[in-house]
Amino acid sequence: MAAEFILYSYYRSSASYRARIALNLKKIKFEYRPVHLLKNGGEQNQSEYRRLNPSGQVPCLIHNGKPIGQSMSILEYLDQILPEPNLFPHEPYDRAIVMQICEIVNSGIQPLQNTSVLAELEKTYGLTSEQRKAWIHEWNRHGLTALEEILKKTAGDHAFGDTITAAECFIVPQVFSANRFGVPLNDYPTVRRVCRAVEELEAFILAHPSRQPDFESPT
Ligand SMILES: N[C@@H](CCC(=O)N[C@@H](CS)C(=O)NCC(=O)O)C(=O)O
Repeated sequence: MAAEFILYSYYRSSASYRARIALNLKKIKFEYRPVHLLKNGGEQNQSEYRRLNPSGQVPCLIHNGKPIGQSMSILEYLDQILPEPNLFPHEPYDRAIVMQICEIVNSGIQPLQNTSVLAELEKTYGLTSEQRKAWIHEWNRHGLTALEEILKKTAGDHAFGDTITAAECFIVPQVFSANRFGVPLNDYPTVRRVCRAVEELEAFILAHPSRQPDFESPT
């Protein structure tokens, strides 16, 4: 019998990492199905996977046989079906600010460093490896600068006040990516602090790329 929850994921995909953190925070057990984004022309492009997620991206969560693409939708859904611990505050303004934090990562940074976007810039516009690095650094700098300004006002023990919210589900994976791409983080002390505050928690440890069954050590 199929598992109640199945997550299609790639170990170092920051969007998959968000979903893994949220599932762990909610203590939801799930079956992990790896989708290799680089091998075989990208397994996310295979028709069987695209039937589940027409965007051809990970993550995709299957709940009782029903697929949900987009990490934001997945987090929202999990919060609806299992409200505790709450990822998005109920108070409308607070909720909007947590969403704003998430969206800075979700729409302002990650899409611009996504594998398929970088591949297109290289193939069609001749982006060199130096330009690729500068491009990634620039969009990280742009988004992280905004995040730092906001978190200076909203952070308590965590990014938004004193409890973990969806903000951590987005910020922690983005900082992991920024480190992977060698983005300097000195100018973002609050961003780094809120990441440090959760790094020893089981939900975050178990969601880390290095703990996934498809993990590959960097060569
Ligand atoms: N907004 C989407 C972004 C998903 C996304 O860009 N996933 C990346 C990995 S982090 C991916 O699957 N890239 C493969 C590709 O674009 O071909 C979400 O939050 O789920």
